[in-house]
Amino acid sequence: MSDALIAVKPEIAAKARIDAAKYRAMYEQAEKDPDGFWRGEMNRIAWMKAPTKIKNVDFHGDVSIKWFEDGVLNASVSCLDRHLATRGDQVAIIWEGDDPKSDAKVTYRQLHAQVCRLTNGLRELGVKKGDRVCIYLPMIVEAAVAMLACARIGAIHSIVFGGFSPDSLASRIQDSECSVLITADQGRRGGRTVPLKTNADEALKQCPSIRHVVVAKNTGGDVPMQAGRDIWWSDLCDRQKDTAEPEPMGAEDPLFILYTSGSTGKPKGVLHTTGGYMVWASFTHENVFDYRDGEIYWCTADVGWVTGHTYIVYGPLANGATTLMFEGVPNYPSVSRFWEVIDKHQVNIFYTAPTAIRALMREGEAPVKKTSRKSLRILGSVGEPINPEAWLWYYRNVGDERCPIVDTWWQTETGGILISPLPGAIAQKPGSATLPLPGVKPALVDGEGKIIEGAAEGNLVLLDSWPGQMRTIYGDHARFGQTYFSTFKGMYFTGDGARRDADGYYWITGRVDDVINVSGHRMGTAEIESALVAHPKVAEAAVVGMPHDLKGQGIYCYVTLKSGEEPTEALRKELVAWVRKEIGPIAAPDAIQWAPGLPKTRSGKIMRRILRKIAANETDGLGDTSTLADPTVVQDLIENRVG
Ligand code: 6R9
Repeated sequence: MSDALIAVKPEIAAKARIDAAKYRAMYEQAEKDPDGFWRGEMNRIAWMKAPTKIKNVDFHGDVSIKWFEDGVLNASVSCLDRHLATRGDQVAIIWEGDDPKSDAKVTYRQLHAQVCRLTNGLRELGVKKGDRVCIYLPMIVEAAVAMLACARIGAIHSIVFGGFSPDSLASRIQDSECSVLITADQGRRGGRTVPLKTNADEALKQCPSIRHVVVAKNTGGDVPMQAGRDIWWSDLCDRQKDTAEPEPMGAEDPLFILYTSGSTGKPKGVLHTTGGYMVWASFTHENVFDYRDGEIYWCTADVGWVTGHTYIVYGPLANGATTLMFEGVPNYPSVSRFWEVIDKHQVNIFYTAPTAIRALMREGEAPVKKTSRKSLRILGSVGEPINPEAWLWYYRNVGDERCPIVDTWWQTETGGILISPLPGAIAQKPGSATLPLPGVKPALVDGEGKIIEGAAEGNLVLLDSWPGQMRTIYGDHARFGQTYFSTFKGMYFTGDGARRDADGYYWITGRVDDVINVSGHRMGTAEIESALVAHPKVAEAAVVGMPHDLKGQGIYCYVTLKSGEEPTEALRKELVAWVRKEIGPIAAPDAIQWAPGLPKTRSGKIMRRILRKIAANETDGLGDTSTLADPTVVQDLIENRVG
């Protein structure tokens, strides 16, 4: 139904930086001569010493990924210093508060000065190149300042989303042994406060590596400060000079770590380095959003996720854009908020997530139609597959059929967008991420790793490297190889499944591993299971994703209690609260089913395929159940399905 092609509009093609022919030429050149192609693109960022070596990659053996390896640069210079002469007084960041009455504008010159002050402050606290600094901040300008100050020092930042619990924060700090934490008194979201400093204090009981805590005053809420450890941001920074030398960094020196969930074990510290990541951030931000000088660009993500890293901070600032940073939520104080902010700041490019679109779609057209949105030129989507219905609603109602939608497929691991329409070059199909960007070689493979050609469905892999690719898992290179390059030898496995149609367009079907995508947030089912079994009354738990109208996927938990424990409504509520506390509100279960037993193979492996089907209420086709140790448990689970 949705395979209908929405052609590139002539007025967009006419002005396009990249039209269809140019896209094909770029794609071909990047494939045939990657060194030449990326040598031509690398000067979009500022180098202290230009690289002479471009690509040096091996997906086999120990896996080694290097780009621009003999180049020297500092990411903060590309984002700040080099703009001062040409656009020092241009607004770099428009900050829009949770409260519609609060906003602020920060020019490139002001941002540069703030970053330099914090750079000097952190250096005074002993932070140096290679140290890890944890950032646990709300969506305030200080978050961007903190990232760029770390980059300026060459310290590796590790941002933890403000919605994560003290335990989740602690385990991330411990894994990379951060020495400094940058946080705020409190955050604000939808009229409520988020107790960041209190959470941090709780987390830090388990974090001996932290020597200093820098606290930004945001709400002015009363928070305890620990003498000798905690210092207010303003006390540290106000007395500093507003210039600071940027540390010369090798292209392959780390820029940041960002923890993300996988199918097994603890979250992985995805490590990105400096040169390749910055080139990719700039290249994709400019071309996918067709960013033009002077435009106002708004990505609604949180800086705690990779989208916030690449498309609120590094990409837009490298390109000298004006980037909007929003502290709030789509439905506060009303469900028109997004559209009102677009009118207020005359936003030209708007990039959000399908879960937000679906939630706003439920409210009908009136809250959208009462706003103008005439400034909009390009719309974007990211985080999960967008269903054609939501795509069309977004296209018709938000963009008035005037604005192309770029449905951008990528991952924390990929650093930036890999598959997406280019507004002036690639016709759209509602629900399809369409075609790969120049330099990206996707393929579909079957279960044995054999490449499938033509129109087909399979596992989505990438056959070659692109500059923004992650380089390793922090502190565990063996796990990097194991996780991404061992399922299909010599290929990067994305963990996603996809379909390719007769036009070569990709349709991402979702994760094929034990990762679920709740409102665009990645959760490992193993993490939720281990939180559940940590409860004293729980014997065993199995967690799967289930279809959910708004969130894309919901969290469905099968819980076996210890003998003698009663499955009560009170206990169900207690377990939901328990998981929220252990991991964070984003991991709160949507359904808990009491399971006297779990379907297991004779070797004791839980058959998740069956559990997924029951959760989705697709019990007609359970498939082969002959390997079950005890087939009767399945009947019980079907009869007592919740929801
Ligand atoms: C950027 C980001 C990555 C996973 C990815 C896939 C899903 C992201 C998508 C999409 C379909 C899109 N995903 N964008 N699925 N269409 N346009 O979201 O990173 O948090 O690491 O999640 O999200 O399943 O594998 P991350």
